[in-house]
Amino acid sequence: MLTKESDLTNFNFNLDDYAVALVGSPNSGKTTLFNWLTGSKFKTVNYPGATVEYSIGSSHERYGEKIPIMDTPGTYSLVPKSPDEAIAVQAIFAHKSLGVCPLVVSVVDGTHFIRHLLITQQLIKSGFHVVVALTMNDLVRARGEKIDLELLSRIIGVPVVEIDGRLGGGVAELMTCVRKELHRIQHLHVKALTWTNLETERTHQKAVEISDQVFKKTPGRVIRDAKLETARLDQVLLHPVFGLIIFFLVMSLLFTSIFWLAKPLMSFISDGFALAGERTLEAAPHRLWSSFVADGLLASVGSVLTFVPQIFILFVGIIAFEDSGYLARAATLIDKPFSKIGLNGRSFVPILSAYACAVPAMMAARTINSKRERWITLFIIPLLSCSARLPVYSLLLSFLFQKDPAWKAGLALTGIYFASLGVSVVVASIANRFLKMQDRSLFMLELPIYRMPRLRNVVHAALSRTYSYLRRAGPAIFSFALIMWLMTTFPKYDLENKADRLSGSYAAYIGRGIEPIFTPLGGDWRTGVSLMTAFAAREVFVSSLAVVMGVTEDEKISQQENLLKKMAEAKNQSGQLLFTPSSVLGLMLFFMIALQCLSTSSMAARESSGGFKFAVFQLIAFNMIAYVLSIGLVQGLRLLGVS
Ligand SMILES: Nc1nc2c(ncn2[C@@H]2O[C@H](COP(=O)(O)OP(=O)(O)OP(=O)(O)O)[C@@H](O)[C@H]2O)c(=O)[nH]1
Ligand SMILES: [Mg+2]
Repeated sequence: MLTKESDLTNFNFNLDDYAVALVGSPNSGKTTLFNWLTGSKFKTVNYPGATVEYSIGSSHERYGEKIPIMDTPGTYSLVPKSPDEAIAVQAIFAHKSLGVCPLVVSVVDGTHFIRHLLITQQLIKSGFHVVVALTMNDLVRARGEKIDLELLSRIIGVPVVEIDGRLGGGVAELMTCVRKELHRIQHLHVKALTWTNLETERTHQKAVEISDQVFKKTPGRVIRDAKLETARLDQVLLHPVFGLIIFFLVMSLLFTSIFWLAKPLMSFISDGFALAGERTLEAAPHRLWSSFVADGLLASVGSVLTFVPQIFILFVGIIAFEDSGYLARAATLIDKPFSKIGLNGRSFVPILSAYACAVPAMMAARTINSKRERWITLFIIPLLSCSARLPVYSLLLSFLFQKDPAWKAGLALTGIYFASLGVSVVVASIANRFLKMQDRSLFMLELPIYRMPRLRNVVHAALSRTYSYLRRAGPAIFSFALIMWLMTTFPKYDLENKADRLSGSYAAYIGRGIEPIFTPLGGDWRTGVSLMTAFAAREVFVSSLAVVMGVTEDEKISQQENLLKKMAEAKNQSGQLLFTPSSVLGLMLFFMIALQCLSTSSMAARESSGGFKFAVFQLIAFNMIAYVLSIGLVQGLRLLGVS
């Protein structure tokens, strides 16, 4: 039964003040359509729950007079079950500045026609003016079927337009149709209705009947049935044993390849910076400016830029994972073990994206409908090894495995990635014990069909994520290049000998003050200062180390080799080696757990219902634990005789 809950508005349509919303089930192709319509490049991903925030853009001028368009997170019905679905529903019923949405484009995936038609029917019944955009028609056709658009439009009483999400076909027709409908609107009477189970069941039944009528077999042979192929692949990939083994292999391959694939390009960049530094010093020896450019700027920027190829490969891997549809399978596989620690498969999606960056990962946690599970997920996200940690791990691993082939360091990196997952699992299960909230959710994820990731898309998306990575880390690296150079050069800038200049510098002075904090970690003032600067951005650890170690010298080796050499030679005041297996492992453990990222903390405050308290607790707890555990590790290893 339909019951009237609230009469939201008796609408007087004002053309200046509205947006046409794209609404539909998750993964139906809304953002793809939005990108075509507006010329934007928002992230589209082959799993349900890619978009968790609405975005507004203007239709491209090639489609005539501009119209504001709004992309929304996917929702299966107008009764929201998770925060991201609530955002979609709120956006069309009562947007904070636009009010109610006069016209909704209901995006329906032709391959999930019945399920996706539910919300279309709900939208029509609620009083919205609706235009249906039918996507994934290429897949429907490939399996030897077609949808009778005219008949469908007649049955549901609203216009239907076919869209080709891959090539942009039908988008112009859709805009013509939208414009026509907008001009026809005279009044709007939208009601938020309560949908009972019975009503939903009836609507579903109706969708089944409609589907029977509008789907027609096309003559000719079936090219491929994507659903059938998917089902076949899933027999292996979702197998409780083989599935998990394959999952671990795929992840290991990704993490290992980060090392060996990136190697040639990394050497190229590192050589380039070494050469630039050398030439600068040759061109103007003993000048302050050339010292700043070579020892400060080029050393800092070069030491971090060297790792960009690795970061790019990590992004390519994650994007290919998302685009192929495998991500949703991994979530399903992991659901069972996760349920033991108070999480479910939905948490896997934010967790995997946390390997790139914790900030979007925290936003992705909105798709988790249980507050308790969302809370635990937000809590553990900063523990996963984000891309900002990659330069640090990579440098330290290169140090440990200097004489070994690249795959060994790659394998160790894989170990770190799995270990960070392990740590977060432990923390999640502890949080699960202490959390008293009784709020469990069922894991339901509509598995998308497998799609071949398109190389162009993958490369483009990976480049744009790498670019934003650099934009985020860039300012911190630049400012610390200047700060660290000033601090390591002054006041004794006129001394010839670099080592004397450094040991009499402000950095050494401050560093020695804080040194006692870092000696139990096996460090000295240089590691201490670098660690402190890492709180600006984790990568700054590497660039600061490059500056305090003085990597720019006229030697014929790459900048990174030079840094590794300097690290191997560095001694503390009592003459012991500074970087030993135990102290390097201690540093890695510290970086694995410590929360050194302000954007993550502010995101945690925003996304958790606990707000400020949650974020501060997380910040203090993780840093304290990181510090105590790394001291334990270093001292423990030394007791066991590891240097
Ligand atoms: N074959 C085919 N794939 C499409 C089409 N339209 C979109 N896709 C793919 O479908 C997947 C989902 O597309 P999105 O645009 O991210 O879907 P969405 O509706 O925004 O998803 P959520 O934000 O999760 O609700 C992506 O991998 C797209 O490349 C189409 O017409 N045909
Ligand atoms: Mg989307």
